[in-house]
Amino acid sequence: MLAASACRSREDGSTVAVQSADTIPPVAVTGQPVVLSTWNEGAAANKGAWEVLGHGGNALDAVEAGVKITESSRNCCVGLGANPDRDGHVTLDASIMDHQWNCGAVAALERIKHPISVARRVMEKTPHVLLVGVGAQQFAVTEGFPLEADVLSPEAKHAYEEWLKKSEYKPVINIENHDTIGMIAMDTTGNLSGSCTTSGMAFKMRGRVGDSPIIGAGLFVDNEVGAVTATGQGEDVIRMCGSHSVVEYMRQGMSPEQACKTAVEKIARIKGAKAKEIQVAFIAINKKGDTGGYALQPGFSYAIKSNSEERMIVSKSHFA
Ligand code: SD4
Repeated sequence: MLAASACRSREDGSTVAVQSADTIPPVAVTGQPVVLSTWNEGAAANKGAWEVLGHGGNALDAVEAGVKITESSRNCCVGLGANPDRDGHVTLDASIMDHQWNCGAVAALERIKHPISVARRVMEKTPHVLLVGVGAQQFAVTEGFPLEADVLSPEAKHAYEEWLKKSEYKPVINIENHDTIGMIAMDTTGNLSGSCTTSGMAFKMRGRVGDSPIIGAGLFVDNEVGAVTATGQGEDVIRMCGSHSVVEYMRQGMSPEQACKTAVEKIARIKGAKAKEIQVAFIAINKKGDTGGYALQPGFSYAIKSNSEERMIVSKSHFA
C-alpha cells in the first residue's frame, strides 16, 4: 500500500505535507463495536459486517463485507441488478474510507459486481482517490475483477421498459425510489470506517454521478470525531458537503442525531419550497459509539447492530 500523504494549504498559498496517516495518534475509545446502515437492506448488510466486527475484525473489513451483501442482492438501487441510466446501462458509484484518512472511490463503473471492493483497491493500490468510467473498469479488470455480462436483471429490464414508454426525464429521487447502502462502523479498537455503494438515480442522464462516491458528501470518516454517510438526492448532499458537515457539527459537540438534523435543516433552507420534493437522510456514529440519523421526509429507516441491539430504526424527519 502506498503511504497515505496529503497537502494542506498554508495561509500564504504554499502547501505543507500533512502528517502521515501512520503517525496520527490513536484517539481514546470505548471499544464497543457497532454498525449502522441505511434503509431496509441495511439489516442484512449489518449481519455481514458483524461476521467481521463480532469476531474482533476491523471496521474497514466490516464495511466492505457488509455492503457486498447488498451489491450481490437483487435490488433496485445497488449493484448490477439495479435500475439503469436513461440509455439502459447500469452504472455504479461507491466509496470507502478508513480511520486514517485513507479513502477510495469509483464512479460510473459498469459491469463490475463489487464496486466497493474496486473502491478499496483504488484506496490501497493507487495514489488516487477516485477513478471513473472506462478507466475505473480497466483498473478493476487489471486487478482481477471479472467483467460481467452487459445485461439488465429481469426487474430492472421491466422497470426500464416501463420508463421508456414515456421516457420522461425527471431527475428527482423521491421518497420511495431509494436503497443506496451507506454503512458506518466502529470496531473493538474504537476505530471508525465507512462505505457507500449505489446505482444512483434510476434512469439518470448518462455520466451523472451522485454523492455516494464523493468523499465528504456521501461518506466521511474522521476518526477523532465520527463517521457519517448519506442517502437521497445526491446533488443536494454534494452542494453542502453533507457528510463532512455532519462530522463538523459533531466536532462542535452535537449528538449524532442533532448533527444529522442540523445538516438536513440546512438542506431544507437551501431548497426552500422544493425541499418537499426530495429526500435526503444522514446516519452518524461518534467516537463514544453514540449513533443517530435524521431525514428530510418521513419514511427513512436505518439498521443498527451492536452487542446489545439489532433492529431497524425509523428515523425522525424534518417534515413530519
Ligand atoms: C445518489 N445518493 O446517487 C444517491 C442515491 C440514493 O437511495 O441515495 N438513493 O444521489
